[in-house]
Amino acid sequence: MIKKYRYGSPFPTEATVQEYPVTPAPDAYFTQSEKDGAAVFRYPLGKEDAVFGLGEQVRGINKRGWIYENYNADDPNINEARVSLYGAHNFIVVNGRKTFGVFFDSADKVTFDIGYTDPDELAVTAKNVDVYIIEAESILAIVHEFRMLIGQSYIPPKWAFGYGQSRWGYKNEADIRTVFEGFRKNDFPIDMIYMDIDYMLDYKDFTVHPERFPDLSKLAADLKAEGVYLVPIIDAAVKVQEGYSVCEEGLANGYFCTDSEGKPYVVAVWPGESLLPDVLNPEARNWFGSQYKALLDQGIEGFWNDMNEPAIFYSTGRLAEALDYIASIEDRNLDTHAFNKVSYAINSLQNSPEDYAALHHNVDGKRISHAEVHNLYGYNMTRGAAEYFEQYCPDRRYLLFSRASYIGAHRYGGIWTGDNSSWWTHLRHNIAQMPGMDMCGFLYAGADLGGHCYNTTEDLLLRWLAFGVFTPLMRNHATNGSREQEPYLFKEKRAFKNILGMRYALLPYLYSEFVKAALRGEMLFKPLCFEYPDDKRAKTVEDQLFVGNSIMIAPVCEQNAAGRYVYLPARMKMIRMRAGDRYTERVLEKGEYYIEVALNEIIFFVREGTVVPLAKPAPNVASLDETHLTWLKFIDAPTVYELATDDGFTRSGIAEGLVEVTVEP
Ligand code: MIG
Repeated sequence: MIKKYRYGSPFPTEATVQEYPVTPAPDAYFTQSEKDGAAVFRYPLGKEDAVFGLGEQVRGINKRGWIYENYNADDPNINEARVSLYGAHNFIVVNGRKTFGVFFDSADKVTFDIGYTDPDELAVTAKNVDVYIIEAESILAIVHEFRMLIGQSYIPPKWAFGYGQSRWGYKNEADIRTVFEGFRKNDFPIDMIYMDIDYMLDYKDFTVHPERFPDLSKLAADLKAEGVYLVPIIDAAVKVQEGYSVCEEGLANGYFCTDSEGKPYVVAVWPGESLLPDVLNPEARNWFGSQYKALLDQGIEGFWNDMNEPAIFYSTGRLAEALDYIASIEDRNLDTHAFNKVSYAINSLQNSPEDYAALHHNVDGKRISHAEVHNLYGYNMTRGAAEYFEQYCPDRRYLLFSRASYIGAHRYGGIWTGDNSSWWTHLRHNIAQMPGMDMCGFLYAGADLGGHCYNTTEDLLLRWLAFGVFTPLMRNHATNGSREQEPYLFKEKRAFKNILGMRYALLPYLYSEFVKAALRGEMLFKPLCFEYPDDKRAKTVEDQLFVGNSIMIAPVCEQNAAGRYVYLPARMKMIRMRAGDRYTERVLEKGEYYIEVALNEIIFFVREGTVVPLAKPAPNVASLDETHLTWLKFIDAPTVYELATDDGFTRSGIAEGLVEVTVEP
């Protein structure tokens, strides 16, 4: 059962697809007060209460014990001290004395103080908000109700379930071809190569650098013939430049964000002085989406949308003020205090709340300050692209994922978790993020495998890929200047080949489970206690997950570990896989085990009564042979498995493509 309560006058986020009448009181769960023009919703936490959700946020699966401010933030310095990351995913489930879900639907900041100020209290602060309280008989049933409320998750083309190689630093066609050759020579599978900002001319959206990529169409076609798709990045901001059609058209039509008087608001990002498309204005959103045509026409079928919190390095207005200030003290002998003011003047320019407040959108002829609708920006940038793809080729699926997001964006694309680091703790964080994102509808999701910032190591990359085998978006990406982390650059080539191959062997399972979860509003990654709610031990497990309905995983995420402790909440069959077609099995009873896991293998656990389809590893998704599947089984009677057999690229036929296969013991 869902009840909706309203405080203030929320801006329509279009996060939900079902209408509910507004009820007069927040219901039995919360006591409500007001503070500084915002509502505070308080709920007393019992000792045994856990709080799940909040999408990609920092910290563990159980969010209790920290404060989270959902206000989309561009900051590559991800760590436990942070309170905001790139997405605002305002859905939680409280589980314990009472179990219920609650969604705070607000375009503005929502703060979740989950036992931070008072260890025994949940306090949520929001300004203009619709609060949906969801009751059902279990956590999974609550999540299901919520997912029906927010609508069906995006389903990418099947090739997007292959492996993707990326790096900020591929500068030209030769670099891209070198990566492809690296995979081909080593017999490593691959489906995608990503293009970061250097493919553009002067960082101008929808342009291609004429010397670096003299014939993108040919490159895209050559690679596609080998089963590999090129996936370029699109940044939110548009360079200010005379003669650049995107800038000129946008200006002529009033499609960019303005100041409070309606004059274009100039910010600087990679292209230098730029303008932000007003994606909250439907006309401007469609127009920006239609610009993707320039690349679609060259054979591109996938994109990643970046810098759409939106990221602002500085605005020209505030930079001028800072420079004036510095000029005014030029001749002074600066003491430390005065010097700190100088550095603050510069350092506070980036992503500043002042700019967000001064930027305006034009929604139905009304000017709205960006600060109040900040969390909707990346969502609507992605929506504009997705809606255009549907016009461009109505029945075709395109790959699309975004850095910034809000619930609702899950209907239009996936997300990646932004600029993590090559740290073991971030591999662990990646595990914790997956179920949170699933709860909020973001099924097509993943992190930069191997880590984005700083230098990876061979063992970290292997362990991270071993986990990435299970994440729908399986992409290795790293920042400019960090150690190169293409798998073929490392010593244990055979180990990389086997780990990547296992992804393809498991692809029929992963794709089938994904499609079912998307169509039915279910989770793909489930914490143990979601499946075993009465198991106290399961509730404390933060580094094991169910993936779909047949498999439990327990990734190794410690340096130099020979293995790890694994908790089995029930009898399961352990699979130790050394290659996609080489594995051993062993049945284990419920309990705690230390399990050794070598760097070149993965382990997972098949639940009793279930089966897992297995293909032979293949060089790419297109050449997977799914007509000769074998099965991992832990059954003693014929068991039905629903296998996704759609063509992998059209939208129609996905549901019809699910066929029941009976597997004999
Ligand atoms: O200011 O395009 O998160 O994946 O490599 C940095 C360069 C901009 C941030 C993205 C990252 C990407 C990088 N971008």
